[in-house]
This record gives sequence, structure tokens and C-alpha cells, in this order.
Amino acid sequence: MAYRDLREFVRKLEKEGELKRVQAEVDPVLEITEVTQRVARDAGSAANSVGPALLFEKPKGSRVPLLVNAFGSVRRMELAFEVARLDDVAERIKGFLAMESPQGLFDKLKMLPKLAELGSFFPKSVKNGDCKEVVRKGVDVNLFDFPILKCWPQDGGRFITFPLVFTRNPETGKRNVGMYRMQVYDERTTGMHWQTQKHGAEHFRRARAANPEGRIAVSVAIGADPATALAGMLPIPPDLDEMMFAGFLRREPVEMVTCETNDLEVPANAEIVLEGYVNLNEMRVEGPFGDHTGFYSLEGDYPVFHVECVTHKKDPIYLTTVVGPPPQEDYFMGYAVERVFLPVMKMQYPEIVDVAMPAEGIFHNLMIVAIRKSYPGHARKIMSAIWSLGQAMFTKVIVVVDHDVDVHNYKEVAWKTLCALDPERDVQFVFGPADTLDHASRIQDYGSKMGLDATRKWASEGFTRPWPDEILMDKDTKARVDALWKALNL
Ligand SMILES: Cc1cc2nc3c(=O)[nH]c(=O)nc-3n(C[C@H](O)[C@H](O)[C@H](O)COP(=O)(O)O)c2cc1C
Ligand SMILES: [Mn+2]
Repeated sequence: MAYRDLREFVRKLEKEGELKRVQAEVDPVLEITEVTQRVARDAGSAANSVGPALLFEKPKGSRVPLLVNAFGSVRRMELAFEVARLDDVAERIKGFLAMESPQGLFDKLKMLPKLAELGSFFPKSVKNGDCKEVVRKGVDVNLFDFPILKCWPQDGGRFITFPLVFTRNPETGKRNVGMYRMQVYDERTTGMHWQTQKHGAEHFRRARAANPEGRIAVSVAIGADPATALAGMLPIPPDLDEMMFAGFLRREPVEMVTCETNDLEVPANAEIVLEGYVNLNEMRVEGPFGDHTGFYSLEGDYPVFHVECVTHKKDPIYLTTVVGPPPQEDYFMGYAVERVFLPVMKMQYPEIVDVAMPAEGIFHNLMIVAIRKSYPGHARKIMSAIWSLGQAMFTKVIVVVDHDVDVHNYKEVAWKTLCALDPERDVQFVFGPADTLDHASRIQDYGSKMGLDATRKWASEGFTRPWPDEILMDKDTKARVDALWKALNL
């Protein structure tokens, strides 16, 4: 059974010893970040041994409790998706990808249950939802009712960090949901941090091209059942509905309810919903914001979201996250994405054996890819493939290694990569889109990338010297020493 809503997930986390309640009053301005840093980060960076989720019951200045670090470990991501291992989600995706076009009647019959299952993930419209237990409109709207964090000292203000931003493609009418931070300017206005390559930004651009003086409806849900809450950050293709994907993840359709003041739909189980619009001719300075790079992202001009109506549960929980020096909570979200989408990558590029995005590479700065190399130039072909694959386009450095390198063992990767390189020969530079948060690129959103071909070089690639074997002890000697081992008394 899928989680009904966020609070059911909170109860689950508590039962599993994955959540602590904080009863003392703590200020959402900086203090909650500092507490979260001490709990979540001092527990060490080992993937499975980080601190618990925190439910702040008395954020200073608000009556709404605040949940942070809810997804800050591999275990909690597994609980969120209700699987024993993240690979189980990948296996399910693989099952669907393996559905080849049916050849005959028998094949068609075999596919029916899967197709029915697929159909059952589509979002379902419902008449009413808990998210509307309280409705406030116009001057009764006050974002400061909620314990919105100011995360870091130089932040430009308070930021909503875990929103689901709903818009419709003005041309196709298709829904998009993205997680884009929102800087609170006043009681009823926020920024809308649509980075230029993201789907929300595309909706904005298309609407503006059609009618520069118009506006676009936007609704924002904060806090929902875990699969739905996480769906906003999934790097899936444009016009593929994130709510459908959430339904797939939770194995139950997401129930959607129409907003009070615009025609967008939002998850009925949302804790809090902000309804409003973005003017297509209005931009405002957004930032700085202490970002997941571990540095402040600089000020920039972004669209402005006007909130006309707030709806929420009677006793809502405010879901948020803190980004900052890696690893933070978002590392575990990214790690789950890496695991879950690996089969999709492999389907398109079967030569890919495994990929890793180390926390220190903050997703887009470093991807290590192991391939089964089959032909000359294969490593460079994979680099090009990754640079053209959805949001992997942002990858600043790609390291391609042979299939026998464990990409998750960074020591092995560093050692074997450095040994395999003839730098002038094996480094590939290209230009292309850069992540908006990359502060080193000469121009925002555009910069260079580097690929390292750290595979064994072949004669067919112009390498005529012999390539040495890796040093490994032979089996027989190992067996003899195993037999001797006790007697050696070491
Ligand atoms: C905690 C967190 C905060 C994020 N903030 C932003 C943001 O402010 N702007 C942005 O464009 N993307 C942000 N992202 C990344 C997007 O959510 C992600 O790229 C997503 O796939 C965008 O959805 P879209 O592909 O439908 O545009 C954030 C991701 C996380 C996990
Ligand atoms: Mn999207």
C-alpha cells in the first residue's frame, strides 16, 4: 500500500528509528540549518550511516512543524520507494523497458497484465482533497505563516526549497512538475528559479512568445507522499508527466485535485498548496543562495510568482531540505536517480556497465562510466552520448573506464584512470550547455566539458605498444597460503 501522504511517511520513519523530533524552539532563520548540519553531516559521510530525519515541532515564529532530511540516507530513499534495495525500482523499470512490440497473439496476451499495470499508474482526478481543509485567499495569504528557511548567512532571503512547481505547456497543454527553489520576497510574492534548460523555463518562454504581456498559471505543492514529493526532481523527458512517474514509483495513481483559483491540478494529499501566476513580462533579482555546489549561487534575474490563494491541511507539515557543501540530503536523492535510471541508460547504450556520480561532484561535475569497449573510439562515443542525454548534458567531467573497474571504488578509479592516461591523447574537450549553478564557466549556462578516455588503448586506436596486465596473485598460490595461514600465526 502506497503512503497516503507525508505524515504517513513520517510515522514510518519514526517507527524505523529514522526520525527524531525536536521539541525545543529553533529558528528557521539559520539555526535549523546549523542543527541539521550537525546531525546529518557529523554522523559521517558513509552512504548508509548518516543522521536521522528531523521534525522540528516548534520552528520559531510559526505554528507549522518542519520536516528536514527526510530523504537523507539510502535507507530512507528505500523506505520512500517502499523497496528493500533501490535496485528493485531499477528492476521494475527494466521489466517495462523489456516489453518489446508484440509479435503475435501470444506475445500480445503476455503483455496485457503489464499494460494494465502501466495504465493503473495514471494520475486520477478527484473532487476534493485534504490539501483544501483550509483555504485562504487574497490578503489572507501570508507565506510567513510557514517556517520557511533562511539557510545560509549570505542568502538573499528565505527560500522554499522542496516545492513541486506545476505548469502546463502552453502549446500541448501537458503538465510539468519541477522542483525549483522559490525565494520569498514578501507575504504573497516569490521568485521562480527556472533554470534556462528546465521544462518550467520552456513553458514560460513559449507562453511569452505567444503573448508577452500575459501570464501563466502556476501552482506549487509542498509536501506529499514521498514518491510524489520526489517526482519534481526526476530528470525525465519533457511532456512525460512526473505525476505518472510518481504513480509508477508508488504503484498507485496520484490523486489530483483542481486548484481553487486556476485550472491546474495538484496532489490531493499535499500538505500545502500555493496557487497563483507568473507574469510573462516581469523579472526580479533572485539570490544569492547557498547552493548544493557548496558555494553561493550568484544573483540573477528570474520570473516572479504571485500567490493568490493558499490551501493546506488543518495541521500541515512543512517539508524542506537544506543544500550546501556535499554531501547533503540531495546527494541521496541524486544517488537514487542514478540507480533507478541506470537501466534506462543501459537500454539505449548496452555497453554501459555501471555509472557513479560521487557526492563531491554534485551530480553534474563528475560522472564515472564503465563500458565494455568494443571498437576504436568507443569511450568517446559514450562521452558524446552522455552529453546528449537529458540533464546529463551538464556533466562537466566524464571519466570512461573499462568494464573491470569498480566505478564506486573511487580509489580504484583514480589509480587506474591516472595509469591509463596519456593526457594529451586521452582528454577530449567540448563546448555545450553548462549548469546554471556552475560559477566557473565563462558565460552562465554555457561552457566547456572534458572527457577522459581511461580505457585500455588498442592498436586499432594507434597504440602500438603492449598494454600490461594488472598485478594479481594466482589462485594456486593463494590456496597454498590459505592452507598455511594458521600455522604462520600472523
Ligand atoms: C533540492 C533541490 C533543489 C533544486 N532547485 C532547483 C532550482 O532552483 N532550479 C532548477 O532549475 N532546478 C532545481 N533543481 C533541479 C530540478 O528539480 C531538476 O532538474 C528537475 O528535473 C527539473 O524538472 P524538469 O526536468 O521538469 O524541468 C533542484 C533539485 C533539488 C533536488
Ligand atoms: Mn519535466
